[in-house]
Amino acid sequence: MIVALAGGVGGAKLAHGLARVLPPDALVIAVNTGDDFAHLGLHISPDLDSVMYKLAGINDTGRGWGVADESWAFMAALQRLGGETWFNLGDQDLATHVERTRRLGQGETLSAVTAALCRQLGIEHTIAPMSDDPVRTIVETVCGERLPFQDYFVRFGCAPEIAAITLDGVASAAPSPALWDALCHPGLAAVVICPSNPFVSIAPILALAPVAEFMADRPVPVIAVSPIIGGAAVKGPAAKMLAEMGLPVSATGIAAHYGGAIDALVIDAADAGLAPDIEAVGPRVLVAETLMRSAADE
Ligand code: FO1
Repeated sequence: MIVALAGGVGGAKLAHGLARVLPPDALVIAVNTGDDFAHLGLHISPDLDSVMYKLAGINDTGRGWGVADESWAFMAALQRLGGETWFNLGDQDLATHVERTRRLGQGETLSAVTAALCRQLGIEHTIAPMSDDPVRTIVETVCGERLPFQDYFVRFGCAPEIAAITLDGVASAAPSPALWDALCHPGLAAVVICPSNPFVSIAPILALAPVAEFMADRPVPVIAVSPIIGGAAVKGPAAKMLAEMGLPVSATGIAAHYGGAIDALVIDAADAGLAPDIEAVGPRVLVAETLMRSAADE
């Protein structure tokens, strides 16, 4: 059994690669829900949808999120009515949010909703929310604002300087049943931390108290894949966040951030020279071609 911890785009790619080489009973993909938010009366789970669409083969590869061959009639109509249009909801994507919101409103857990949607999309592997309890990543800016993650990421384009990141609700949130069962699985072989943003996509999962305890005296190796290649993030604000946290903007900074929580870090061939610095921080280093442009790469 392999447990993969994933966030958005980078996580979805490696999760897809793992799903191609591991059978459904040997992989559980636990996905960040700290990015979730209520918008236009809908419960939106961006990272769950990125992973779900990717494994269903319907994800839009250009944008990195949402559904391929999308239409935007809903957004155009919303614009005409003066509605909130800073967060783009494609017509097919909208159906996911409407159906998820309907099911949640009927008392289904986020795990049950995710399993139902994945079943409908023909996905055999287990994609599980990290928790069925609400955890919300809040970005506290140097100006003292508390921004829900999507407002920071999309509405403000990651421009505000971050003073701190807080995870509202994490102290009382339990791991989802699928995540916890997988971590307790007698055949658990390893935990893979996908190349997602460590601060906002992976941190919420590792901050769940039972997961943190598991990781502290883990019975299996934890292997992370660096989301930073050649000093830059492949996608998203991870590099900017490393800099704002005062860490080196490199795979070394990723190793410093994870510290003793990981046993090995997979870095790109471009960063092979950093291996001694990283091993000095603790984790073993594995060098590979980590940029995923194709299914074969994944
Ligand atoms: N990202 C954007 O940059 N602009 C958007 O308008 C946008 C809409 C959107 C709708 C649904 C969804 O699942 C994701 C969406 N994203 C958008 C991406 C999303 O903000 C990020 O993928 C994650 O939150 C980052 O991990």
